[in-house]
Amino acid sequence: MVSIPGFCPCECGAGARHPAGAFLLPCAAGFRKPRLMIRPILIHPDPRLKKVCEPVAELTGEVRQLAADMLETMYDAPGIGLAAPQVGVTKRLIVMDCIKDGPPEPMALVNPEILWASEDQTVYEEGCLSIPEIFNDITRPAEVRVRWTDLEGKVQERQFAGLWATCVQHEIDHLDGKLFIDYLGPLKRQMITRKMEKLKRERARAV
Ligand code: K1U
Ligand code: ZN
Repeated sequence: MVSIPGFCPCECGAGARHPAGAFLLPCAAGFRKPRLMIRPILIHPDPRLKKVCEPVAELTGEVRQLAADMLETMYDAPGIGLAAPQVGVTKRLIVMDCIKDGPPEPMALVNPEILWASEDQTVYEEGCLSIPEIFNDITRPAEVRVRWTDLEGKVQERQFAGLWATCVQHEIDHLDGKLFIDYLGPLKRQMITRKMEKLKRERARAV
């Protein structure tokens, strides 16, 4: 069982995924866990995805609940990361879990900042839950050092490599109103935007 500061260590179904201290329902192991909500994910184009997000000023129950909901939403999608603006909250909060096989390693990063980026670059075929079914090779620094505050209010620092490094940069970009398609040429970006507008019209008609 992975134990993460700020996350409940209980072994109920949701496991280590839910943060302690958001105190709604006691789980089978007697820990109190929040009622989790899968939040709708905004689809590009949406003005909320283009905003520079505000720092989180205080770690309130509302912020912890948002982090828990974002993890639940990310696992449900499924995805390996999610940023608060993708669920319509323009605050500097991201969640990630880049473990594909093996026990989950959920992370919630409040006010994350990149302190250092390697000169070494890496290419990964990125996707985005706000731009469904579109994938493109994106070049980014292969390693980054990131500072953030965890859900217990402790300042953390870690060097990320591999998929974690790609994902944390993709998520921090979201907090600055930047999407992975912004790294592409204008024609390709416009074609993808038109596809997404069509997808949104179709989804709106289907409800
Ligand atoms: O921020 C997001 O939109 C989530 C995005 C994160 C990401 C993916 C790839 C490279 C960088 C960042 C996703 O999770 S897209 C879905 C995805 O990549 C995935 C889904 C299921 C299993 C494995 C990966
Ligand atoms: Zn994304």
